[in-house]
Amino acid sequence: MKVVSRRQIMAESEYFKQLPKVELHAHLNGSLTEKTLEKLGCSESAIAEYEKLTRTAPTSRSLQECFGLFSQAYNVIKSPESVYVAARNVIEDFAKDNVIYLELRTTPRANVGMTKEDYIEAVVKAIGDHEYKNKILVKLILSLDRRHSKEESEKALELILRMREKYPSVIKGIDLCGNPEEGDFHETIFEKAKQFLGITIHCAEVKNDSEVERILMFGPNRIGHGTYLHPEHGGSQKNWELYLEKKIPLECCLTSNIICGTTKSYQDHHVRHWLDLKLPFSICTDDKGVFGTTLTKEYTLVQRHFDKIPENLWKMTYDSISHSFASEREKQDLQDQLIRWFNVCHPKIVSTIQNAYNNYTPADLDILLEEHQRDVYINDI
Ligand code: 6MZ
Repeated sequence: MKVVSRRQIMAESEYFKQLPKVELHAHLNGSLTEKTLEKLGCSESAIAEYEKLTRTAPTSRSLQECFGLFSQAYNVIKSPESVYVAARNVIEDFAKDNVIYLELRTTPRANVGMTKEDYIEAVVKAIGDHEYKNKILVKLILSLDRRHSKEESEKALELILRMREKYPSVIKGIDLCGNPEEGDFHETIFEKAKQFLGITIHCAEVKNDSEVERILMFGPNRIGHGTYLHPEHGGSQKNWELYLEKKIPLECCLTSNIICGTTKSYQDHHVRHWLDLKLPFSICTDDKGVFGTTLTKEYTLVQRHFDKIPENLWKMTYDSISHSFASEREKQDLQDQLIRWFNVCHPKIVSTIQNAYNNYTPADLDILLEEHQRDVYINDI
């Protein structure tokens, strides 16, 4: 890792803040800020618990501990109205971080007074109503929880396919998520879903070679995490060779892996192999609320720890669009937006950052840095 000053980090973050970004792996109930939880009636002690995890420097925590945190959201998101507020707030957060394309994923849940169908309707409504329409395009991925029985997942799939017929331009994908130390991957369910939806599957978040092989053989459109895929990170040589044959785009969530303790440090993160071998990947936040991150921060981390020039990450974003579940027309529009930004804004921001360097006094820069830190949590980098 190169040695850089805090000012350089700030300049890099500024570039990535302004870069139009693409988010392909964000769980709705893991993406809520404390402000949103407060708005939804979360208790002070629950928010304090949340802050403890998200505002301290990342140290390893067990997966169980991290998964326990989702209950903070579930305790307050029990009605279609609260689902709507949560989804709207999350979309706004991403838009403010200059995310121009968001695939939001969530597991439909029923509650007293709310069916799974109501839940999906509320998220679709939030996607249709948000105020940042010209800034961000949002699609929905519906998740199946791996802890659920096969029968339960089959029923959930029936509902998802029915809702997709109703909202074909919004509901674009299906995901398998949930605590990777529990439950199972059922091929037949995803075989059926494949005819209608893009498929993304959490894969190799923990070591499980036989399941990883089944997922790779099935061939989803994308996989999430891929932490234990490369042999240097505990994966089997056979599965890595299978992966190299298939080159399935990876949704890479650095801070999530560090905080959940499945990756030792940022420098050790397996994204290194994807960068070195030019394999397809996109940088994602996973659960920006639970892990106290932003997409800008995740980009800055990759830049910092893997010594990439900003142009590399611009290209990664451009390529991510082709892995998305948007329509061909939408992909073209998004890629055109990125090219325009590169031609017009990229040179300006590079020179503005350079000028800021030259013109600001060290005291000015420290004030700027403090302001920026509130947004991007540079202390954690
Ligand atoms: C696997 C995860 C996850 O669906 O209620 N989820 N599944 N690995 C991860 N890495 C840390 N992070 C979140 O969002 C929260 C749910 O998403 C899944 C878990 O099932 C969690 O309960 P939704 O919107």
